[in-house]
Amino acid sequence: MADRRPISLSHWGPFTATVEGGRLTAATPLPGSGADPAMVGAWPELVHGNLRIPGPMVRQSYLKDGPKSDRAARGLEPFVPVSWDTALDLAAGEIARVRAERGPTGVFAGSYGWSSAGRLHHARTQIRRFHAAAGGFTDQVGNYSWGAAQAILPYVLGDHRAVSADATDWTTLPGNCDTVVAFGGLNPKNWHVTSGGAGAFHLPDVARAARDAGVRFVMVSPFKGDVPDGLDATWIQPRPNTDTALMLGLAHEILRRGAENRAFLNRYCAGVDRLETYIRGGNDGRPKDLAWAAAVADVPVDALSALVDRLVGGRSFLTASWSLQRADQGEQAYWMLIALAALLGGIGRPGQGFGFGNGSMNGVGATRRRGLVPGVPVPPNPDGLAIPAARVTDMLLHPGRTIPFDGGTVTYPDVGLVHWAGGNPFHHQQDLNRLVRAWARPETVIVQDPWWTPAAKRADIVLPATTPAERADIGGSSRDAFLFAMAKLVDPVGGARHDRDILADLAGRLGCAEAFTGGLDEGQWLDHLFDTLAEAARAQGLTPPDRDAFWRDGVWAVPPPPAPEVLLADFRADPQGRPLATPSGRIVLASDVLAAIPDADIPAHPTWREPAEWLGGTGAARHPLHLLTNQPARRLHSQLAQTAAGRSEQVDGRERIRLHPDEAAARGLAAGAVARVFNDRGACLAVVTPDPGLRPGVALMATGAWYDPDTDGTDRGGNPNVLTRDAGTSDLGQASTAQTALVQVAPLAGPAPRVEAYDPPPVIPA
Ligand SMILES: Nc1nc2c(c(=O)[nH]1)N[C@H]1C(S)=C(S)[C@@H](COP(=O)(O)OP(=O)(O)OC[C@H]3O[C@@H](n4cnc5c(=O)[nH]c(N)nc54)[C@H](O)[C@@H]3O)O[C@H]1N2
Ligand SMILES: Nc1nc2c(c(=O)[nH]1)N[C@H]1C(S)=C(S)[C@@H](COP(=O)(O)OP(=O)(O)OC[C@H]3O[C@@H](n4cnc5c(=O)[nH]c(N)nc54)[C@H](O)[C@@H]3O)O[C@H]1N2
Ligand SMILES: [Mo]
Repeated sequence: MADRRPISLSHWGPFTATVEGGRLTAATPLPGSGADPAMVGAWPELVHGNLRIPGPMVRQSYLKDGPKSDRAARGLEPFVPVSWDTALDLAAGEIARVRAERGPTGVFAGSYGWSSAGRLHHARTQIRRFHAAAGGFTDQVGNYSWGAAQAILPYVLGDHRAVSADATDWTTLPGNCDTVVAFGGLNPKNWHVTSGGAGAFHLPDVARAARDAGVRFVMVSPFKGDVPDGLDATWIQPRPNTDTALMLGLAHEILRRGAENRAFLNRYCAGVDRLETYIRGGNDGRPKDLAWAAAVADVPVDALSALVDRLVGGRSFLTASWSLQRADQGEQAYWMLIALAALLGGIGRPGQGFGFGNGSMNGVGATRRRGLVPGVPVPPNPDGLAIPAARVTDMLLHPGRTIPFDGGTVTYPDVGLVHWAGGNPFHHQQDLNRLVRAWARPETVIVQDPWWTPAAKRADIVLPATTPAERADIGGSSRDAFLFAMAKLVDPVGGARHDRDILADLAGRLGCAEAFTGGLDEGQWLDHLFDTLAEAARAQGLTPPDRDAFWRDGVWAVPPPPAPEVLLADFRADPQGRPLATPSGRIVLASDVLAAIPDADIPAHPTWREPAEWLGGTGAARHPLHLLTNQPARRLHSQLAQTAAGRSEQVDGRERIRLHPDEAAARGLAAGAVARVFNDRGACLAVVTPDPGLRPGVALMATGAWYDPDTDGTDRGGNPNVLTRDAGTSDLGQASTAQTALVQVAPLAGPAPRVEAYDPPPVIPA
């Protein structure tokens, strides 16, 4: 093992480590990876910083009173250090008690969250495996990233692979495409991240190569930051959440000009007539023409008409960022994008058609092999159930309530215990004041995390986990062309233990150790994962490195596939032989299946519905700014916020709010002033950053600031999720609507309080 190369991997890239005296002292991007030096450079601070949880801890009154303790005191009380045995006995005892009293669904362990890179030690996989082995639990299905797309795409394309797995390779654009239209833009900050980590952050290069080959870019976004420099892109700035209307207008104009690809529609699509009737205004007397669309989106009609000129006059690739569907009725924007691409007829051809998330994450549209990244399986959960991921607060507040979801229903369980590893609900969940109320419901909350995050601070039992730097692992992403042998760089810091070992000891106490570990120790699992990937590689005719060479080199650059991928190319080539898994075998533009779902309000074809909150609605009178909350540039969600890299986006540990300079001036807000951002759901403080690149009427805050309420519940650090709306996208998807929120901004009266979220909590001796 001594000759292992000192490299490791994060979702924000691979790094080479310097270790001195048993400490990680420097981390630099693996040469050629293009990883962000500031982000990977944060690893020493992450590993050795003062926010590491030093050992197992129990909330003071929980240690005394157990599940009968004051649950509303979570996050307000000191912690007491305990031994690992005490902590694990307490946790295992509670899991067993709740399971016995309420059945498996009384234990919530969906544990949504990105965790860290590395396939063996992926915390969310391990915790779900553990609770499945222990007899079942309440899980989460779908995700916050593209939950609405995951719900709608099976009805349209037969499965959700177009958002979860498949994508047209960027390298097919040059020579095959004249115009890229990117709804939500292609913000380069997002390309610093890949789920699972990436060996090459190369999308800026491929986009530029397309530009150099003559591809023109049109970006549709309220924020100029989503329009990368150097692409000479045209910028259209709609009101947020109006993309469906805008696309309907483009479709109407294509039909009005008779420029639709009728042959494609006839051969490959179903339900065309019904969608066409709607677009032409047949159902509601309102043609969705360019003037209508321009009025809804509040953009110049000429800009839309010029875009149609480009679309009908050449070959196009249409893509929508994932943010578009993280909004009320978010399913509709994705369905309409497919319909628009169908009218143009390029679907299934290289460099044409549509894609989802090309600007959302590095790796979407990257050249890579499939099926090589090994993983630890999560067994089936037949005695448990799964709720839509973003409905977690709802679930805790309303046990027994039934909601429509994905064509059926889900009934919320009566949860007595919450067990989280690898996620931060006080980061990801909308309407945090509502989550705070819900969080006081379960009798016991157990959190495993390396750091004193807001979720860890709000637990009863805190179990400190190691970071990837403290353990060996195998890493890689299904959207990337590299596999990594991640070296253990330093010994576990303080009292931290690997999630897997924590769970194995809990499993031992619950009598399911064998089912959880599979009878394999860490080394045997790593060998198993390597053997699995090597076998998969050989099955594709590749020659993988031998195991020792893999661990010695630290990285295997997987040869590219024989041909670049093109979304739906097989279907286009042979629609009868390779039909879609829809009732007609075709792309569904109006759905009888959706129309027939009982007791649910779901449009049967792509439809514009006014979002619950938007600039064209009545709510804008009181809260006249549409708040968009985008992904942070130098953090991964709430990860890295405690480091210099994460703080570089902030001022004195407080998040910025971007506003058009006129909006700032109209409110008497100078650059750098601390403002109060508020609506009926909550309030936070943020640092005013006038930005002419923002559409007037729009406010923009990055996510990721650690939740930091003062005694009145005003968040001091600028966590925008105190303002966002906790309601599902629709009866179909029930996904996050984070991008649908109106707010007002005003100067803060009096001095700005200090941000306390990055202080460890008080710890008192046992
Ligand atoms: N307003 C608004 N909210 C949003 C979004 C938005 O656009 N707007 N986006 C949403 C989206 S798309 C997402 S994906 C979510 C992201 O939400 P999360 O995935 O919950 O966010 P992270 O900050 O990545 O949380 C990961 C947690 O895992 C912990 N962790 C890291 N490594 C390990 C480990 O090895 N072991 C253990 N036990 N823990 C570990 C980290 O410390 C951190 O607490 O946020 C969502 N929330
Ligand atoms: N650096 C960095 N990169 C990341 C992440 C991170 O935390 N940090 N997180 C990763 C994850 S988990 C995910 S899911 C992806 C998310 O990928 P996205 O969802 O694509 O990313 P966002 O930054 O939320 O949104 C991109 C842009 O969409 C625009 N937008 C928002 N609403 C609308 C709208 O209604 N219409 C239009 N036209 N535009 C709109 C906003 O201006 C925003 O800047 O990012 C990934 N990449
Ligand atoms: Mo995400």
